[in-house]
Amino acid sequence: MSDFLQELSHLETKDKDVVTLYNEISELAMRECVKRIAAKEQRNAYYLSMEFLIGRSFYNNLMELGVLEETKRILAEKGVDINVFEEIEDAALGNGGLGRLAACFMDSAAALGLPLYGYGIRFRYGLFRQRIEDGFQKEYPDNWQRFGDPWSIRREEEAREIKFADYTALAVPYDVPIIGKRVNCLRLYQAEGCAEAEKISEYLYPADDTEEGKLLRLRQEYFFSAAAIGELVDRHAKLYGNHFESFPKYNTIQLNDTHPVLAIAELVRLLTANYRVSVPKAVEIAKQTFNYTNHTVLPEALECWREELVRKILPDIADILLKLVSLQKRELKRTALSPAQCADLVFYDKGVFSMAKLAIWCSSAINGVAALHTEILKKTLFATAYSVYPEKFQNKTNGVTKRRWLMLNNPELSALIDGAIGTTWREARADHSALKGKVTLLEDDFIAVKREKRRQLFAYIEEREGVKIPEHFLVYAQVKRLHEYKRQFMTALAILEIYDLIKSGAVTDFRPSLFLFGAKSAPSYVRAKGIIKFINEIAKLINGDEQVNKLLRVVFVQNYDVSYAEKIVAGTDVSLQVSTAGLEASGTGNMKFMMNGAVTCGTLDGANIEIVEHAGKENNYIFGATVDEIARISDSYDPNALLAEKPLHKKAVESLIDGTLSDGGTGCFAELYNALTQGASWHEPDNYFVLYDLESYVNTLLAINRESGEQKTFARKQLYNVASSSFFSSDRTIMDYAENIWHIS
Ligand code: 26V
Repeated sequence: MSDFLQELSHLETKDKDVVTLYNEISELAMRECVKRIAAKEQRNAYYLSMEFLIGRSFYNNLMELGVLEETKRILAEKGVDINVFEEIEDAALGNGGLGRLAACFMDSAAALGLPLYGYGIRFRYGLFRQRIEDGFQKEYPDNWQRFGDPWSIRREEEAREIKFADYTALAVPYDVPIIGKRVNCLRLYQAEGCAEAEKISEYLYPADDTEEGKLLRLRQEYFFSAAAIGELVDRHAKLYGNHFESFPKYNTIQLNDTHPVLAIAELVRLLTANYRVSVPKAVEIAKQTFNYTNHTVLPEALECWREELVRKILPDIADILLKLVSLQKRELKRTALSPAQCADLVFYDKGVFSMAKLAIWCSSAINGVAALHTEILKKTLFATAYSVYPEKFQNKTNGVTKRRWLMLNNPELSALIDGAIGTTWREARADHSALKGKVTLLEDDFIAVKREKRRQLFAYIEEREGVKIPEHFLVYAQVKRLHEYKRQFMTALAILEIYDLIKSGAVTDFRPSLFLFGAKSAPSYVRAKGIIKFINEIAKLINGDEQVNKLLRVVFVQNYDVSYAEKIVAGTDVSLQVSTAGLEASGTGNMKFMMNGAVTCGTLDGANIEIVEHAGKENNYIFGATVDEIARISDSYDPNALLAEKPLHKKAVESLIDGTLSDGGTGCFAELYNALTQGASWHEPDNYFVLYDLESYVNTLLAINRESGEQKTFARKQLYNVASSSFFSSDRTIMDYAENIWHIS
């Protein structure tokens, strides 16, 4: 028995509240973790990311330590149900996919025994807590530390000074052990010093973009990038003296999107200012050290910084950036590129620095996050760069950790897999595709598992939202950040049409179904908030209709987060992944659903394409325009002509303005209506092709509903998805990064 279990069995639990117990047990477990933290290797990989969306650590860490079951038993003997700790909320230090991916990657690297170290910010407040009030999203601060933070260690002695023009902030590291075959660390810096300094790590920006509080955002980006680079440079100097040409031999750095790209300038600044390295040499070193992952093709999300803004708080960095621009221009002059091509590559134009272009120029490897996305980067967004440096471009299709997203959240399905193919699939990198051969034998068992996970999900929804869903309902779910390109709006219109079809008797034999939504909108994203209200009004209409609510229900859960996701992906039958083709870089929710045996109802976008390649088109439901089709039709697309032709669409869309549904007098529904029919100053009508794909979407949802009636056939499709999901394990993704970008073992 490990020390932990021994101490746990002696722990006094009587009269202690949940928070106290949580902290005491976590601290005991933490002692084990700290003992196991590995020393750094000679060559290490570093993952710089503004966001790490870890979710709840308690159960995950006990599982990783191999003591979860024993802990459950010991606590039960003391009369404590281990589930009480679900009351403790999780740390939401990320907005969505990008931050959760970073957490999955840390988990996989530890499981594989690879030296990968994460660097980010220890935000005082994570992503806002969302409540739905009268159908509207309301935001409240997420003070996650109010329960304590037993899973990190403050390393005050390793604090570093980060200098801005107006003040100096202290970056104090908090190390979060990441447990696996190897115990790595995620290092999150907290900003301390004067009151202004403390603001740097106060809030995670709830927009994925850069529109809000630009100056503070810039400070945040420089703050953690500079702290990480400072540490690596000092360590190198200590171990190898002033021989920085060997820096890339020992350090490889992954830039998670453009947020940490100032790390490049900081490395050049330190090497030139403190170690007498020339600018060209420093750039050579940077080029061999850095790698860049792009996570979106949406132009409005690609970060640019005005020189004036950079100069205001980081004058030295502004100077370095301009020196880099001159060097880049000189370098380009020596090539045979046309002036237009050169202009397209230079990372400075009209007083603005492009972080993506700087990253492309100064990285060894550039990657997209799904096959289609990487092709789009090569063909359109970064076409010039690809023509010049084709060798830099790689694809790394995203993945999710099967430990959190299958073993931990779905022990019932995991046990089914164990029974069918043994337990070796649980090991890192191991594959569970042997399950494919057993699918027919396991139909009934799988149906029972799904029923149980649905029951657990509905019980949780009842507790959290106060709505009761009958147990036999089929579950369609769309859970993800709220963005127009993800088209929750299209799902809402499809539901309205299905409601109409049921009510008019045009559709009969409809299998009772729940449409489940979970999504946070950036607080300033007015239209996205209008869509949330629209969904909630539809829910009110349908759930309150006694004639239809035995067949159709709609629920929008509040405060969708990692812990909610763990339950939703396990209890869902149909995963809705319906972005406009070409716009969802990858998606990772789609993979979690697949792993838990939901069929995908989706467009040929992001990783959906690879999901159906692996699990078969016949086991999933693909509809809608492809990237090529959208490109072909977009110039001539006329949503109003479509509305005139399709009375069902017209009726659904007009519910926004004909009094069927109320926006509480805010005008947000008329704004949504106009977005589809008239466009706005910044876009054409229906720029996400909602109406273009709506008919095929409704038909596909209905086809799924019909086919799900053939319970065993449908269960086979679902289970085939589980059996085909090994490719989407982040263990596979991380091995690929390790072998082909980082060169670590
Ligand atoms: C930001 C913005 C801001 C302006 C409005 C449009 C827009 C669209 C997307 C974003 C997100 C930027 C970065 C991001 O989170 N990307 C997500 O990364 C995931 C992990 O690779 C990937 O699975 C998602 O498809 C991708 O959206």
